[in-house]
Amino acid sequence: MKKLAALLFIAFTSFAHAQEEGPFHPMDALTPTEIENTVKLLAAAGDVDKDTRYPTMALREAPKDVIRSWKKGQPFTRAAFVIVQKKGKIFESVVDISGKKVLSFTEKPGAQPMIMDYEWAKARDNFMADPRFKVAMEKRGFKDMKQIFCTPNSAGSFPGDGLQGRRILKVPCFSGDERLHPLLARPIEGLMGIVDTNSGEVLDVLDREVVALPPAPDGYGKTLPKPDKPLKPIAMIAPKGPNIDLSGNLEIKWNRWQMHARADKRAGLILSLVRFDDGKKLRDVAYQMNLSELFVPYMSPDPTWSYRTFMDAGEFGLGYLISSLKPGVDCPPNAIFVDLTFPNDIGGTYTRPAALCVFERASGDPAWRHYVAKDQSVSGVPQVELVVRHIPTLGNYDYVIDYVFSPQGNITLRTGATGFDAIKSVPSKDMESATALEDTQYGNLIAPYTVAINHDHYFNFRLDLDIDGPKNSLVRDAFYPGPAKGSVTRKSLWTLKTGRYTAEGPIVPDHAATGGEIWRIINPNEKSGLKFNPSYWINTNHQANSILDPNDPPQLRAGFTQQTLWVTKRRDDQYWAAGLYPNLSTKDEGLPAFVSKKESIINEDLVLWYNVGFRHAPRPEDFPILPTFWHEMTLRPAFFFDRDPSMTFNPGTLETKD
Ligand SMILES: [Cu+2]
Repeated sequence: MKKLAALLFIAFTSFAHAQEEGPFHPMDALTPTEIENTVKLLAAAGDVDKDTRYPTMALREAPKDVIRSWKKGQPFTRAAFVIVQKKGKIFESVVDISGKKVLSFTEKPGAQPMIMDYEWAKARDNFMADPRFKVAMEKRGFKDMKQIFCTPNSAGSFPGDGLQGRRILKVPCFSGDERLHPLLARPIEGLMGIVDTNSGEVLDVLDREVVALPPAPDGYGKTLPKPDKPLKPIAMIAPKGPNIDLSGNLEIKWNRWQMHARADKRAGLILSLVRFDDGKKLRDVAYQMNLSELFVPYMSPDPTWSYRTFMDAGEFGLGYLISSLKPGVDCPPNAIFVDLTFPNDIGGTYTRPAALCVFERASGDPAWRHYVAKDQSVSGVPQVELVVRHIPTLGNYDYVIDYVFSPQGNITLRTGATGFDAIKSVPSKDMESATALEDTQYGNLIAPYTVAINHDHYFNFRLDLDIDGPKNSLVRDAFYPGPAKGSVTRKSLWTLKTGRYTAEGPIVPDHAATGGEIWRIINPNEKSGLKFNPSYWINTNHQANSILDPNDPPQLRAGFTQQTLWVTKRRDDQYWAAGLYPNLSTKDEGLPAFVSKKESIINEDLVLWYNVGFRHAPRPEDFPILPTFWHEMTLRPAFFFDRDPSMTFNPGTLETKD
């Protein structure tokens, strides 16, 4: 029996990437100094004052062709895209940081930018100071108001409710002490404040039914049950250090892959210039990949619930609410942790420590293997892959967002939902309670007196894929059953038919292709060694389309959820699937508008937009904390290489001795 001697000497230290300010690369996030200079330039032009707020302050990317041809060491220019809130008006501005001038400053009447810190606090404080709040709490038996926790939500948009055009947050409250149980585990039902954050006015207080609070749940915080007898440690380790090369702010190289990563207040993380070295040349796979929107609509008709139709990226920001990662829990001990810096609302920055982790994962699976019975030999290599991870926490949910790169040339986009379900206090103790049927019409009882409302999650990934260069087409391989022509023994066989899409739009499934469809993005201008046009499969694992009425108000705002895959020609100003301003929007100004001209997509620079999604009908097993619920899609090379690039993959092995 061999022993892994190396294990004896391993100390569980985590690695941190020390950053200097930069910028080192034209795709780097705006640095604190650049943000400061942007505000100074706007102030010098008389466009902003000390009371101005900045719901968006982000890198304005240089043109794609400029960035693609940029080489390390060459100079580059920098610019900022800024959304400004000044005296109740909204402006968009482009600031040339390198040239030290404001290029544009344009009012956008009616635009509703992302929710800002001060608005959130104002909505909470004004509601809690309202006399109607006190009355409602006393009615529910609360004497100590410090025990109450109110947390404003984005409001959605519902034509005819009299709130159109106002800047609204809706405020539910909870009874809670976070040291005892999840902060949002004991909702105070039947109560909601509606606050206009521009005027500060509490426009309305819905004070409806009084429902007893569920008991503090067991199994969290101080009430954590005694753990089982511990297992002997199981861990992922890199005893000789990582194989990952991190440089600048932030370039990542691992095995044959390389890419650039930057923090973004709205998207969380943006990966750019994703390339694979095939041993002969560095090959383009993706110019850019990021989450563009995250839509979570709940399915309750209750007036204090029905508005809950959240656009987490465009309303709050996945970077804005990114969390610090805990070594050994969120990422393995061999991970490299990177602090991320984001712009705040007041023209400065904040840094979230260890908000990104990058690590190699030995999956425990064979990358490939074969057993030869004749001599009983096994040949093969173990699979190791690179994971780039961050975890935004949007109120109750934590979303683990992974980009996984394999030596086979695959890129898997994974979303792991954890945290806890949004719950509603109900009178039912269990499913034999008299009220159970009514209480569970729109959700499931997941604990006594606790219903988790049904809902969807749609993660829209913007995939600016460049397969061996920007000019690509989109094709479909469809499987059709047919007669076995020429065979005397078979009755039927399936065959593959390949067709090309011609125009922008949502990709609508073809139900005639009874064997299914595979989409591929293909470069018609290049040839592999076998004389194929190189392509990548879009492997559809977890897809979900909305099944709501397209004219339901939340659905009008989230038209991008009508189909899993969309394709557009790349345009510089099209980044967000639900549009630039999804907060309080009445219709989706993103994908449905982007494709409206149905322009040609044959041999063009294309962007694919893919919804990883799922319908969530919660279970008691989701309580008290939802065990990480993974969904994913994979981009897989097809006819891109002439053979498996992982045939030469050579992961190191731990030294062993007898
Ligand atoms: Cu869910």
